[in-house]
Amino acid sequence: MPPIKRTKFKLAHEQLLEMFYWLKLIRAFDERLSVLVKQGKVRSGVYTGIGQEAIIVGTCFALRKEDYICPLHRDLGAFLMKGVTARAMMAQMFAKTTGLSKGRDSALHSGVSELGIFGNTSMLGANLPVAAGLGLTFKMEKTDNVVVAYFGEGASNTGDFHEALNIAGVQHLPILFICENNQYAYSVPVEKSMAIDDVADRAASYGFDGVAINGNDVLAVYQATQGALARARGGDGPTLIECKTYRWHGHSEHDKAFYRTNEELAMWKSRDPIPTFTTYLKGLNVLTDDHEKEIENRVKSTIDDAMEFATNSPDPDPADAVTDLYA
Ligand SMILES: Cc1ncc(C[n+]2csc(CCOP(=O)(O)OP(=O)(O)O)c2C)c(N)n1
Repeated sequence: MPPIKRTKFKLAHEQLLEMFYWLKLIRAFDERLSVLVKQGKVRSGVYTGIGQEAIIVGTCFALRKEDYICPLHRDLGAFLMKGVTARAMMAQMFAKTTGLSKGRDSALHSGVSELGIFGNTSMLGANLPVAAGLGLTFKMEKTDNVVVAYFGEGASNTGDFHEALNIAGVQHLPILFICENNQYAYSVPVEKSMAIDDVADRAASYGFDGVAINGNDVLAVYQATQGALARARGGDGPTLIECKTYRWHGHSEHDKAFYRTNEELAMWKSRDPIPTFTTYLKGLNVLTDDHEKEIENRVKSTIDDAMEFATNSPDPDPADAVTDLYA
């Protein structure tokens, strides 16, 4: 067998192609949801992360099964990368019995403990103290598992964010705080909600490192994640990684985003993480045109299959609304 070729990031060519596949799948999944919600098939708000995929791929690609993630409303791709099937994810969006919560929630709050996914709450920033609790558990259990907690720059202005960073710093908890800074919290531009340029600077107040990186560069995200994971696993505590990015669609699919200019959107689209990575892979001769086509076909059939599965799955029985409850 020929030796496996590795890049400077110690990724084999097969792994780079896998990253490419995930970028394409997550983009296509969100794009399909954007159409399906307009057709009335999705029984949930849809908050796409189109344009932000490199953050999810670069972080989740570096994780182990035992690590936990605390994803946001925009992070459906993280569920897929942590092991939720495209079928279950689509059924979740269609509120079918085959979805993660069997049609019981608005699709965005499910967790899957066996896969290390903590379900999000609606209150922004509230997932961060929970992430700190998970990190404390890992520390007390003396495992080297890590928690990856995602949040928007808007959420970094909540009290929960600061409390979580404080306890994580004091206790040297194994947490990666991943800020998806997409420049807007709903309609509020970042400069109207923060008096500093970088969310990353906030980590210093709590005694650990924060770094601001290009969130549209999947390898930059992966590399920063690898470093932070190694520190967390080695007992050196948390890191805040601020990934600068942009969301192409509105806050949700019902938001036309009139608060921003077409020029601004066009500028960020020119920094699309997928073509950038495609060019890189083609330059390395890791990806050929045929390969690209094959991956695109695979992505399309995965999503078509998921859609068919979700469409044909049964609706929940109203009587089931009161089962599986905690008293
Ligand atoms: C504590 C709290 N305040 C306000 C809201 C309403 N809300 C939902 S999403 C959102 C914008 C969030 O912006 P950001 O944290 O930057 O994440 P993004 O949606 O941009 O990914 C707001 C204000 C909420 N859910 N929770």
